[in-house]
Amino acid sequence: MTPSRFFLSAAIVLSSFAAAVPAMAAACASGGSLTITASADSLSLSPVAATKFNFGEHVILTAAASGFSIASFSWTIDAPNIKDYNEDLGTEVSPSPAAAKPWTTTPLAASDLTAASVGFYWAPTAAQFEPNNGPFSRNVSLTVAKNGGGNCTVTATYTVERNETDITRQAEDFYTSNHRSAATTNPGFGHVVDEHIFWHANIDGDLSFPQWMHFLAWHGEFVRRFDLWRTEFGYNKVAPWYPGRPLPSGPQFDADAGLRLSPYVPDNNRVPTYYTLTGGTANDPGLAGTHKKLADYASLDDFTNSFEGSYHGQVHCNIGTHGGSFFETSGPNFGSMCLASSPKDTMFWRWHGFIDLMYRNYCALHAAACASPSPADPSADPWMADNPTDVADNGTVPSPGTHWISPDVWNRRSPVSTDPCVGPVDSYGDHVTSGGVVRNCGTSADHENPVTGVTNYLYGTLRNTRPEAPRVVYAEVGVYYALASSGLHYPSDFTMIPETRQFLAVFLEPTTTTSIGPIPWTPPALPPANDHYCLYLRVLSVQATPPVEGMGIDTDVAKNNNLAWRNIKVVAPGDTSPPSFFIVRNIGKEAEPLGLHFEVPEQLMNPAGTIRIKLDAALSRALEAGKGTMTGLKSDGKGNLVLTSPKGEITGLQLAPRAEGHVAVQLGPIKTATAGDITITQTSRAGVDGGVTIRLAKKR
Ligand SMILES: [Cu+2]
Repeated sequence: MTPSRFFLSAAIVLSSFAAAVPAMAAACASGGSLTITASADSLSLSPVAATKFNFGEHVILTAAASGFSIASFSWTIDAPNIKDYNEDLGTEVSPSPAAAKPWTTTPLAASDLTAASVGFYWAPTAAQFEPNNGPFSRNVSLTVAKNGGGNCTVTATYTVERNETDITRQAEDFYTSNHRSAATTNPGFGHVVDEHIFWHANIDGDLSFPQWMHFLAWHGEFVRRFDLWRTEFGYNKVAPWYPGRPLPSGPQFDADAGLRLSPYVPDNNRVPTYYTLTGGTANDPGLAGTHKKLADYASLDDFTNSFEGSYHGQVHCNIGTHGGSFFETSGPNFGSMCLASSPKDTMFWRWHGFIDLMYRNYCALHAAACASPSPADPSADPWMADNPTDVADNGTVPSPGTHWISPDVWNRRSPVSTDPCVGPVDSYGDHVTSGGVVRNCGTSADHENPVTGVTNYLYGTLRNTRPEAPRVVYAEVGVYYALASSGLHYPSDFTMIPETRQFLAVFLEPTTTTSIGPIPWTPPALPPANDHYCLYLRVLSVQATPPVEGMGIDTDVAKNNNLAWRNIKVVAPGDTSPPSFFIVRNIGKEAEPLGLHFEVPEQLMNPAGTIRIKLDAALSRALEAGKGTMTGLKSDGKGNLVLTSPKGEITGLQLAPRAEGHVAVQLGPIKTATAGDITITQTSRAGVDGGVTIRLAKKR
């Protein structure tokens, strides 16, 4: 809404109020008349007559008599209501309190209901919480005793609501405008803004104040205090917003356009990897030493010193207009996200909600370094599936079956342009959970073999369906790639993709499965005798036990439902070229004979000789060294092995630790109707090391 349109519509609303006659008058049987005038002063310096109020708006009822004088008043006001509340943290109190002052509410007292004027806030009944926003009727009755004898009664009905259409009547408007100091001439400059400006002007950076007043702790208290107010008045708590996502829009989120920069570019506001659980390769440039992930910050002050003036301020000032004094308490930039009056903007609370998640992450990693942490969230279990059986088993570990066919990550050569996703929307009402891009997800059946040297797009599925499933407030999915191999170790065989962004999900609600992405990535050129990359995913959340890794990823993936692996190459039936390659590698600590097991759909055995396997020189030597045997395979006399059975096996590939060789799989002419998976499994003494799947499917 532009400022001029805002002022125009405000003028229309005011004139319509004037016509609505907020004063309720009744003629008294014994002569004269009694009037109740209702008004509100939450958003205005002097009370403005009204008949419709917002939850959290200060209501003032005033009695007046005509034709007689009043001896005593007796008000009856529909419950629930409160006389007042305390949102003050005590930031401006000297000496500073040892902890934030508590949130309290005050009921209307009997004496309040016998005065000529009564001020209060209407609160919701249990049935009047979001999303049930009203308007709801509330009755008021006033009985007065007349001087000289006799009574007179007048009743009135008002409505109360959570306004959802007017950006000048957002919850934040009321919360930040209430409790103005007496001298204030700006009706929007309530106590909450004053306390925030005071903190920035007097407390920020001075670590001699108590711990709870330092940057992260204080802002955590500040955001939770608003949540208590919201709960009192029936609003949902603030849902954190990740700045790598679009700025949400709508009457709940919008600000006066004159206070916002445009356009907001999510990709410019992704969380730097060094503030994440997963971390990345970039080192925090703001601090000496090595800081590549959140756990690397030895003290909370280190993290704050880096974070507050960089990413924190950057997001504030990429949303709000620049101009005016940082501490100004009125003027055209008052309420900009870039100034200390930023709590006026709805996004202040959502951005600081996300910051509080980072604070909680930090404190979970470094409890000893966190003297005044935000309350931790209950344990949860975000997970990704290994295969269809794992989906059906709801992520029970160890997962059975093949572990390199995760349906929960897939590659596209261009972003999905339609949105076939069903299921829950997030707290912003969007099909958005992460990555800064509207969820636009397709399914794993849409997987396309990555193309090297150009931008590809990864999508994924993150699940919060386990029985121990409270809300997952924050989870990351680190994505890694490796040359397609049947034996792999994390992290030595992998490269992280991408380096500057991860899948990131906030507020993953219980029982939901949500799609994430896309992550753009550019697969590098492949070395000779390799033809695809496999993908490895690690889900991290401080609410969940971190994965236990190092046994080889087939075992790791089976035993951890927060790890997933996808080593699938899609080949169109009938496509006879080029061959598929993968690496066989000894991931054990000692030299040992490895086995390769081939399992192909029955229909691929006709005609015979359809599937040829070629071992490279290293594996041919390994076969000789281990006195290997073959079942269901025979030599074709041209250096290839031909599969003669739907189940073939090579054993005794003797390899030293970390030694490797390449296998090429060449498909002969296959009927175009044939589809299915060719599954190749590498085994060692320890059991299954891993494998690769060549999926015959319509090529994408
Ligand atoms: Cu801030």
